[in-house]
Formats: sequence, C-alpha cells, structure tokens
Amino acid sequence: MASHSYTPSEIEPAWQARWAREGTFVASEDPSRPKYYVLGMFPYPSGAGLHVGHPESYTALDIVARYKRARGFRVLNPIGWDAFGLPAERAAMRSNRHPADITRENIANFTRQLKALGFSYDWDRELSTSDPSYYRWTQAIFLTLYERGLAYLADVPVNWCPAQGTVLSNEEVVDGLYVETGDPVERRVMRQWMLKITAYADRLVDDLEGLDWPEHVKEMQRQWIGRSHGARITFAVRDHSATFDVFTTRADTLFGATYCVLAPEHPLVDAICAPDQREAVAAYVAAASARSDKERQQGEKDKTGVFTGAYAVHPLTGDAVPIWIADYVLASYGTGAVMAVPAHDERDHAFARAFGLPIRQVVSAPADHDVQAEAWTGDGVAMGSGAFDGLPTAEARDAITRALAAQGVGEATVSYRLRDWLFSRQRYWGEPFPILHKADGSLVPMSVDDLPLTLPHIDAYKPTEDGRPPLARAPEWLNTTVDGEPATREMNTMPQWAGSCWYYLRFMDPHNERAPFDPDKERAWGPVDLYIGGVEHAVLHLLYARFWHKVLYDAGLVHTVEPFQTLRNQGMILAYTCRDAAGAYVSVEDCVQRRGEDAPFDAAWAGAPATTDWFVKATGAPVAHFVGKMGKSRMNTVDPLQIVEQYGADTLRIYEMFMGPLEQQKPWQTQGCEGIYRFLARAWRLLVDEETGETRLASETPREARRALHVAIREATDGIEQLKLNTPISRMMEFVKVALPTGVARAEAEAFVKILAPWAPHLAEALWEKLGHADTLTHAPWPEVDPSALAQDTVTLAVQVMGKLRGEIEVAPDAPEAEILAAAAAHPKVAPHLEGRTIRKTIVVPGRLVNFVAT
Ligand code: ANZ
Repeated sequence: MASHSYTPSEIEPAWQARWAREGTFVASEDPSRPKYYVLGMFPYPSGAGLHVGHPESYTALDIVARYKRARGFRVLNPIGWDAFGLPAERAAMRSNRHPADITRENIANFTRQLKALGFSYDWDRELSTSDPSYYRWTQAIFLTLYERGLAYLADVPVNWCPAQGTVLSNEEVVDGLYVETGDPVERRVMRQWMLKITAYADRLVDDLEGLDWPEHVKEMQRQWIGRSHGARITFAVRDHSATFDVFTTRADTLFGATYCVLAPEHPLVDAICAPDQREAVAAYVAAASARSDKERQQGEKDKTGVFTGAYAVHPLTGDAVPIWIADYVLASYGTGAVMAVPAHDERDHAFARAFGLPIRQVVSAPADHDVQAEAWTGDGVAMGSGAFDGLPTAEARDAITRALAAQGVGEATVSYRLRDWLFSRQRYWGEPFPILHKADGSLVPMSVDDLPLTLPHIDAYKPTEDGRPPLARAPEWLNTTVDGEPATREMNTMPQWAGSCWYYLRFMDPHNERAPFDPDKERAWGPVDLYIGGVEHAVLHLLYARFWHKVLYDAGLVHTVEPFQTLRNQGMILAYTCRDAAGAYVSVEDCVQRRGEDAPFDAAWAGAPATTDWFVKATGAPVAHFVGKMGKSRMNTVDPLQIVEQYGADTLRIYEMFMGPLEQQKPWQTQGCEGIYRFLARAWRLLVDEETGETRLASETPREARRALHVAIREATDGIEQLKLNTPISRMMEFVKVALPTGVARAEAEAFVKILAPWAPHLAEALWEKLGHADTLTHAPWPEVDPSALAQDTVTLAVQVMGKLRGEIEVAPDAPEAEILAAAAAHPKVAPHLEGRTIRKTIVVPGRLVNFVAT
C-alpha cells in the first residue's frame, strides 16, 4: 500500500474532534440568514445500541443539513433521547438497578456510536426526556393542559395487565394479550388521567391539508380520527320515561328501522330491561365484557344478542320497535346505540337473519337485488317512507333529518372514532403528575415554580404486593401537605408519548430555566422544516404531538398551527437471515452458499424467495436463506461501528444512501460497502498523489470530465432538494472514473469536494485541506451548474420507420432538421425500409428520435 493512501481511520476521528473543538455545527442564530430545521425522530436509547437501521434517516437528514449550510442557511440539526419507557424499567426490575443508571449507560453508548458516524449535530442542544431539567417542563405543559380544561380524571374501562401491573393502550393489546410479553390482559374500570384530544378532532383532520406529508400517513390519521357526518335521532322507550339517542349516517333509512340495539355497556340497559328478560340480559352483558372491541367487531357472521323485552317508539310512525342488546354495537362509538336497518346494513342484516327480525326495504335497489337475501347498501330512491318517497338518498337524508329536528327529536351531527387519550400509566419510569389530591377529593395543581416534581427513589421497580403502582413504594413522597392540609401525590406517571410531544420545541431553546422555551426562539426556528421517522409513528406520536402543538398555539406560545411542515418516512433496513431445518436462526456469517463449488456471497436481492443452497460452514447442515427483519434474536443485526472500523464512516453513510430510495425497504449487505470504499479511495487518488501525499491538480480539466462533474452537481442539488439521495452517488462515481486518468484543475476539484461533502464529510474535509484551505468547508458556498458544461458534442437519435426502431444516428445537438433527416434516411439499416416508398410525414423529436411515416 502506498504510504499516502486513503485512510479513514486517520481522517475521521481527527475531523470529528476538530468539528467538536471548533463548534462547527453549533446552530447559528444569525437572524439575517434563512432558517432550516431538520429533525429525525429521536431514538429510544435501548440496551442493544444502534443498528444499521438508525443511521439511514440520520444520514439523510445530515446530508440535507450540510447542504443547507452550504446554501447559506442557519441550520438546526439536534439530537436527543426519548429516555423514559418500559424497557429501561424492565431492565431495572431484572437487575434491581435504577432505570436512570441504565438509561445513562445506554445514552453514553448511543452517543459514542453516533459521534463515530460524523453527523453534524449541535451537541450543545442534546436533551433527554427523563432528565428533571427536561421533564420539569413536560409537567409544566401538562399544567397548561389542565388549566385549559384539557386534562381530567375519569373512571374508564382500561386494558389491565395483571402480570405487569399496569394499564395498556389499545394498540398494545392483540387478541387479549400484551404484545410485548404475551401476558393476558383484562378489562377493568379504573380512575385515570385523560387528555381531551377529541376537542381538537376537527382541527387535527382539517389542518392535514396544508402539510407536505406522505398521503398514506395523512390518510391513516384521518382514519384514526374517523370523522363521520350523520344524524342523532332520539327514540322514546314505550311505557317508560327514558329516551335514548342513536347515531346514524343513513337517516334516510329511518322507516326501515325494525329494531334498535344498545351496546351491552349502555347506561339504560338495566333500567329498561323487562323483569322476565333480566337474567338473560345480565348473563349476556357479563359474557360480552370479556370480549375486546376488536373481537366484537370481527364476528361478522355469528352475531350474538339478547332481547330486552322493551320497545322503543318510532319517532315518525309511532310503531313499536323492539330493543335488543348486542355487542356488535360499541359503547365507545357514536351514542352506543343504533337504529337497525337490516335491509340496508350488512351487520343489521346478519343479526336480523339470526334472530328472525323483519327486513323492510326503504331504498330502491337494482331489479335483481333481493334485500331479504342480502342488504342493499348503495344509494337509491326512498320508498316505503311516507311523505319522503321518491327522494334520492342524499335528499331523503337531509329531509328526514330536518323533519326530526322540527319535532325536536333529531339533528345533524358529527361523530368521531377518536377517543380522549388515556394519559396515565402504573409505572415508575415516567413523568410524575404535578397534581395533589386533597382528602376531600379535590385536586390542587402544583405551582410551576415548584417543578420539577422529581421521581422518588424506591426499593423495587414493580407494583406493590396489593397491585398498586410502583410509586406506592415511596410513602414519604406520596404523602405530603398542601396549605397545611394533608394531601397525596399521584401514583401514576405519564406515558412515554409525553416527552416526545414537544421535544422539537425544547431543541430551539434547550437551556432555558424559566420556561419550556422562549416564544421568540420558537418564532426564529419553528416549524420543523423536514422531519423523518419510521412509518410506525404515522398515527400516535404524530397525532399526539400535533395535538399538544395546537394547545400551545391556542395558549399563544407557538406561532404555527402545525409542528412538522414536511414529513418523510424511511423504509426499514432488512437483513439476510438464515434458519436451520429445526427453524433456529443461524448467524449469516457462519453460513455459506454452495453451487457445485463454494461460491462467494450471493447478490440475491430483496423479495427473492428463500434459497436452499445455503449451508452452515462448519457442519455443512442446510439452512434456508431469506431476507427478513433485522433483530438480535434473528442473529442478523449489523453493528454500525463494525462497519466504521472496517471501511470508515463515510463508506457507511454512502452505503446507507446507495442501497435505494429512502422510503423503500431494502436489505443490508455488508459486501456492498466494498464498492463504496473503492469509490472513495479513487476520489482520494483523483486529488492526492499516493506516493508523495502531494495534492494532484491538472492545469486544465478535460471537457468530458467537466461535463461529468456538472451532471453530478446538477444531480446532487436536485437529489438533495427532492430527498433522492442515492442517484447522485452514481453520478459522482462516474465523474471520478472519467476524471481519474487525467486529473482535474482546481475549480473542478473544489466543486467536486463540495458536492461530495454531504455524503462523505470526513473525506471531503481532508481533500479540502489538501487543496490548501485552512477552514472547514462547512460554509463554503455550494457550486452552481454551468449549463454550457453540460452540452454534449453529439447526441444520439433513434431512427424509426413507421414507429419501428431501425437504427441510431449521432448528430450535433444543434444540427438543423434537414441535416438530421438526410443523415437518418441515409443510415444503412434505415434506407432499405424507405426504398420504393413515399415519405408522407417526418417527425423529429429533438435529442430523442426521428420517425418516417412512409407508404
Ligand atoms: C342506521 C343505518 C342504516 C346505518 C344503514 C348504516 C346503514 P360510520 O360511517 O362508521 O360512522 N353505528 C352507529 N353507532 C354505532 C356503534 N356504537 N357501534 C356499531 N355501529 C354503530 O358508521 C355509522 C353507522 O354505523 C351508523 O349508521 C350506524 O348504523 C352504525 F342502511 O344507522 B347506521
């Protein structure tokens, strides 16, 4: 090896140290410059450390950050830790160490790893949600919500996991089991903190319009909120003072309502139940309580239910309508009661068939459609509906709603699937609630000046023997006084979502000790211009953060209605995986592919079916080889630091981008780093004489090299602007290949180093230094494309006869049409096809093709 060859292990740590020493990436607050705020969803500092999936979005964001600096922006590119949460608490339980200690160690490990990758973070702004100097303000923002009437205590049915001693969110429960541990989950009514996110439902839907987000993410949010326009209709109970409301989107079908259904949890169930039905109803309600909402809605075909013995009065006809209880009606949606129209609703149809209830058609259906056999759910014209007969569905819906409103028994209304947010957890490692309970049951919020309310030390991080949350283990903390009277603190803590609801705001002003952030700083930096994270956060994190942001907007603390202007998702990085005949995972590195003789690692691509010509090297036992998720238990994770050691951080960064478009899933293949490394070593040799270490510059740049460079500048610029960060790498590779034999002059050398910098910042800095610059290239202006350099000496045109490709010609880019046509017609493969024919028409598409229409 020549003594001055490309050596990332020397270049990279040196430049990382220098950037840190010189504060190169400390965010400039210079108001005369435009701002740009890039943010990656901050990591949870797990015990496993970074894997190669993490740097994907971080590299993309770092490329944008470095580009924007070169474009004269002041850039905010911060990093922090989403540090509260269950895994640290579980690790604490296992080892009986404080979760804060475990978290600190994990953060130190993540920090070391991230720093080795050369991201241009402003480390001065690092924050951790579990740090009292941070969660003090999470508590303060909770008080803002409380003061605005958006936080309240309520007795709510919750998913209770006895084994973990905590409630779980609906998303954490699948088939009655906690997804993380497989422990059974039951439903219980418990007093919990709720946040009134439903008060923001409309704005959370409507404001999606103005956001540059992937459409599927917006749609998932809309679905989650589930806004539905319909009517509320009041039914009186016959021989009873009670009434109940139903929610329907099809008021036009009111005359087809042949029975009503209350959810098993509906408050009227007991009151209206006929004495002889009481026992059956009670048994049904008890059985239903064991089934989750999801299970209840799934049993499409086998509908269950029970008659109450009571009847409702039809609001327009006065007919008696039997009232049933059935768990296909959810207590938590609409009003928890429906008018059932079996002729026009599939669920009602199945139920009516099962229980022999009448099916009455009130909307015209196609002639061959029999509503007794199958519900007609489409639109039509009202029939069997008295004065409303003949009205098309939409009009009938409005007319019937108006008629009901006139009688005071109905109105147009909107229903939402979104529920208020259950905001407390029976856990230790979360933010304590800054609220005191007095003996008389009243609540006293703490003063912001008394925050943070820090977590007490406890002897074990698990629920008490009698099932109370872990904080019940700290009685001296729990029992306190307020205004001289005894009071107790909350035993619950906030969910992990809390800290991530506003961290992007704290990054704007991370050391503020008087407020969560200074509104002036928010005006200077907000909103986040580019936010990147995994699609798994498409709903909850993004919805919760948008909700808090809007509350802060209403409180006058932030100046935009939305926190994240542009959002992109990164695709998951997959990994080649091996499993033996017994189904056990085997490390890919221990396996080999054999086709007759030993073959090197195969370049099979994503989506390829499992191949079976793979074997364990040591034993020769066959294994299945396929592309799957990366995970420790699958023995296929790749440690980024190992790649850094082997090839350098610049190679890792480029490989992460070179694998494919950001949003796509793609399999990691360490061997792919080889080619990237060779490219970077070549880029080094383009500008450095490896024998002497001297800078290598030509007096002039050959035309082809200059052209390749400007193509690369164009692609790099457009690529970053559009977040297409893989293709510019190929253009840079082409440039280096063309330029290497001759070398390039200073102007081209500098321009190349500048566009290389976002992808391979260490190498670029080292080359910039070789080119004689004393300062970092961070603020060196981004190069402009020279259109004249892009011009080609000749262009290739396809020549067609009657649309059929017959040959190709090379012409000057500005050749006159007559010349092009003459050259095309004379082409030896074209001429025979024109012989003896008359040319009726000629088509010339400049730069692309010539077509002769001949008969
Ligand atoms: C009568 C009717 C007739 C209905 C018809 C539909 C078709 P979306 O669009 O999702 O809002 N519904 C109302 N509350 C319910 C609850 N708590 N549990 C289960 N189903 C409920 O759906 C609204 C429709 O879902 C409502 O309109 C109601 O059935 C049912 F031909 O009322 B409809």
